Amino acid sequence: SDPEQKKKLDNLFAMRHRFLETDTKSLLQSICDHVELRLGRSKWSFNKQIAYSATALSVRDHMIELWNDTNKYFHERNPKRLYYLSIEFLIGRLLRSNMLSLAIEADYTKALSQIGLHLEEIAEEELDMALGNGGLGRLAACFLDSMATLRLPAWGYGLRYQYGMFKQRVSKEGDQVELPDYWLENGCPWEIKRLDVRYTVRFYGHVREEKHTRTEIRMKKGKILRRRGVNRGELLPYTDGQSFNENDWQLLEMEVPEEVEIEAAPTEYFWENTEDIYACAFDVPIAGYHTLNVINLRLWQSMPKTEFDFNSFNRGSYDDAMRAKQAAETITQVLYPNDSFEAGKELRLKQQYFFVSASLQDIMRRFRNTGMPIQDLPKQCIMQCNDTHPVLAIPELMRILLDDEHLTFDEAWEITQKCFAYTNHTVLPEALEKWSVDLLGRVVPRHLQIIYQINWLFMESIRDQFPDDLADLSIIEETPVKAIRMANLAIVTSIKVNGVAALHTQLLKTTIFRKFFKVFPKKFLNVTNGVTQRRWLLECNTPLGQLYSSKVGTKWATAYKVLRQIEPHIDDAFITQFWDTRRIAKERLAALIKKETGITLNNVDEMLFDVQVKRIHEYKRQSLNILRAIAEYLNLRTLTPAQIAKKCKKMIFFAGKAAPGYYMAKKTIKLINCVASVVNNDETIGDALKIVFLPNYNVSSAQVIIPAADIHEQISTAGYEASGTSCMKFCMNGGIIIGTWDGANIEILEEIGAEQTYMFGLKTEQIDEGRKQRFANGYKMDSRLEEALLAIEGGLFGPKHEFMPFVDAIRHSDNYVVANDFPLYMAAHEQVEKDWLEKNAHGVREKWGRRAILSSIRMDKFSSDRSIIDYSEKIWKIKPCMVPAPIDAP
Ligand code: CRA
Repeated sequence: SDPEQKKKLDNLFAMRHRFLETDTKSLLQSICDHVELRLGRSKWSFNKQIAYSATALSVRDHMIELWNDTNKYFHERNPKRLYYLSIEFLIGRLLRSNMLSLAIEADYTKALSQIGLHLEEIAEEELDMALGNGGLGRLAACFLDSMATLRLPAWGYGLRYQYGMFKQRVSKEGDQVELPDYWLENGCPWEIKRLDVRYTVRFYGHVREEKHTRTEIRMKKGKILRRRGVNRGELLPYTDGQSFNENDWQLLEMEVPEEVEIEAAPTEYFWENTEDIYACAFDVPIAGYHTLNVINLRLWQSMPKTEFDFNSFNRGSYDDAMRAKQAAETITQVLYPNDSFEAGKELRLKQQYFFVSASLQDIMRRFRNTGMPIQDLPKQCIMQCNDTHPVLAIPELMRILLDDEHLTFDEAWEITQKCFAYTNHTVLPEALEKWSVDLLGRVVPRHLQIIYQINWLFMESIRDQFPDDLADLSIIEETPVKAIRMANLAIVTSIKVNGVAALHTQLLKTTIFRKFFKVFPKKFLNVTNGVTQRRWLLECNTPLGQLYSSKVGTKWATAYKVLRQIEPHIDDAFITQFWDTRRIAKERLAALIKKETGITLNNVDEMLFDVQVKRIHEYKRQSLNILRAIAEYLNLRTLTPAQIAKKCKKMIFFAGKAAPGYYMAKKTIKLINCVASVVNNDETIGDALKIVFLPNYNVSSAQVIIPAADIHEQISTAGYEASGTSCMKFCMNGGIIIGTWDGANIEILEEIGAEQTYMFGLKTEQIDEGRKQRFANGYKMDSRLEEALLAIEGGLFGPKHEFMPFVDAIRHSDNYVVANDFPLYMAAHEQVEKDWLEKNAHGVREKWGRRAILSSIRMDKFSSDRSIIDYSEKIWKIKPCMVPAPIDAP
């Protein structure tokens, strides 16, 4: 409030910030100091791994002060804060992205080269921070990047799994093999272990109720018998119908005293006999791009509260002594490797509660420090639940408000309803979380009580208006087992519920949450996903980024729209330059393929790179793609060498992980590998077709794969892919989409123009009818599909029994309408081939190049900056809180 004081403070900040002015000598000094002083190696001889760690630590030094200052600044300004709660953050590598954000990449490159090191090489030493499965976790990571860049007062909360997403290998037989991903092998230079931030998290036990009553004497109208005669004073209480002798007794109506029990204070609930562990904080600073704002991602790790049991230890039972310690550490040991699938395991429930309990204690501590009254909590913070995994935060906040803050249920509910928003990421029923009442009641008994009470209030509030829908709307499911529906709890409580693409939000309103939409029409809204162009263009495709910047400057890194100004520059010369950048990207991918699989790709310029990378899932239809690949191969085998020579050269590329327990997904991987080995070794078709399955798809390999794709496959069954986000990354890099009318594909087409896409297949509303037709009498399967299936059954790609489940699924149930879409898909690919072969008089793929560039420069809607602005304005109601620049800044 005192402007003078404010100014002084600002000056103080300003003095502590120095614009990042780096000179080679000081950078080298800093790297060598870290080698020697932090890592304990000799600066005269160290390997690449040490070079990486020392460089990362040195870069981190640039961030720590900004990060501290950002926190201090937020603390002083005390704006409303956003807490992004996500059980997954798929960060990937951080070295180059942090350097780019801090604008120090060139300086470090130069410094390192003076001691004979290449930044690109040492960056390869960083192990991916793979604390997520796929789209949902990567979305959270892109969102953090945008929040920091947009200078929002935001925090991320997550879990520090010791083992991230498993490493995938492929066996000789073509099967997926899972190996543990111990990403902390060499330590993680980015994180800061916070010995000072630690909370107790409780599990199990029981709830003891303490009723607070007192007895009061109250006067009340009553009937009394009074004895006539000598002892007139004797009184007896009278109850109706009781007989008495009127000669002896007289009936009087008068005020009589009565003892009543009244509630002196609300009933107290004590959660007791719990098993307690610690949550310890590890902070990962997240730098905004070219700003002084560095925000925080706080990851919790479980630790034992007591190191070990001394009694057992002294008895010599060392195993027993360590058991409790190990059980505590187990909670955050490993990420569940399921994408869009819930297994309902006790350990998973414990992970979720552990996560929200620690995060809420931290959030409440910060809030209490502001000195604001508890009723103001919603003015000061909003929590975004990334899917239902953090939704136990709702009863947890209620518990804090009731049991610690001693509010009444109504008061607590009033506050809680204003503090949460919920993003739904899927309509797949197998992904909707439900916890059996039995399990939840055991692990967090107090929370079960609270959920029941919330549900009772909710049911009462809608009973009259929606009498027929109560069973579907209830938070509690009665059959087959009594269970808590986490999505229902989230919708009832949240201020807003959003889907992640226009079609998906529409489906929420009309299908799975139709009844909720009737009750709360204003709660539902759409926020289409986005990805950060900093990582997914600037960082992963430097040549293309530089080409763009040479025409329109570098502003597009934070304002994607600027790239639209490139349109008038798209002439022959520009298109040729575009293809030059693409050759670099394709050669880089070819080198990776060679290294990992031994497969050689020749003349990558001419070869169409046709890419499908994502989790292996039936609804994503890698099946459709591999069946098409087989059909194309069978066709090639019928051609003469002269005819083959005229064909479009093509690589069909797959990468992705299958959940370890997902049988059909694993079969699909095996089929792809077996088909690849036959096709790639068939000399009669030469280079016309190569099929590649690259193992261990992750963020860092995506950064190599995506810039190299000419075509990318987004071919899910319509209505199943909530959004999809890789489609956005590919388009930004000039890949052309071949896709179905699903998820974000539809909006991408609207933005970049239909001419830039190959869309095919049944639409969402046609799927049911398609399924009917598929199994109606007289249905004839496409002959090419029939031949592909016969080839598999005939053992062309290995023992028939291996692939029968795959073939049977297509032939007999075809839940994902592969057969219906197959001919349309083939036709789309025929068009792709035709277009690929088309060149102008100078031998340049001019038309294709133009379409690719247009795809790329029109993607501004799909920048995560736009998504985050939408969230901030429509849901969070938060504003930027920009750490001021130093006053002596130029
Ligand atoms: N699996 C959806 O399936 C979506 C991402 C991010 C998913 C994708 O279509 O792009 O979320 N759903 O919104 C999910 O995880 C639990 O549901 C995904 O990544």
